Amino acid sequence: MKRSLILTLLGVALLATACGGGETPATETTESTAPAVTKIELRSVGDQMKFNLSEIRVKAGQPVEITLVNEGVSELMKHNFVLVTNGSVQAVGTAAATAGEAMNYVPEMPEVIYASAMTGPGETITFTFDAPAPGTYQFVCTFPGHWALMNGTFIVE
Ligand SMILES: [Cu+2]
Repeated sequence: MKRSLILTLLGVALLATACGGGETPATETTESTAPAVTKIELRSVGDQMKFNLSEIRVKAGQPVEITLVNEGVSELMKHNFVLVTNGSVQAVGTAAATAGEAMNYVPEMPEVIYASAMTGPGETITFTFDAPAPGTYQFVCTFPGHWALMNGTFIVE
């Protein structure tokens, strides 16, 4: 009789300990099935023909989301983001002036992999594209006269 009472008390004590230890087991999964997105913020620096980044690194097979912030004030400070094959910044940049405003200053060339819209001073745009195959590429602003200063390396790892 006395022994069974002790066992009962022990059982209650164990139950209390088990409940106090936490209600949910540590098997919670918050994994998402959506692919990871590489998010990049690219800014033009003030009223200069200059990007804040000289190099962008992304992962192959992932979408790239770029927020392009145009910090300019002058009407001449229109900027875009054009992804081109390595070594073609000058060719694309000079052809862009010929392409003109009707083409949004983006020439139709195989060297052009992706082109964003053109931003005016004070504008911010966000766009997404799939990272190309692993390798080295370049990005450039194709507004006339900007390509020589506004370009950088784009690496897909
Ligand atoms: Cu520009």
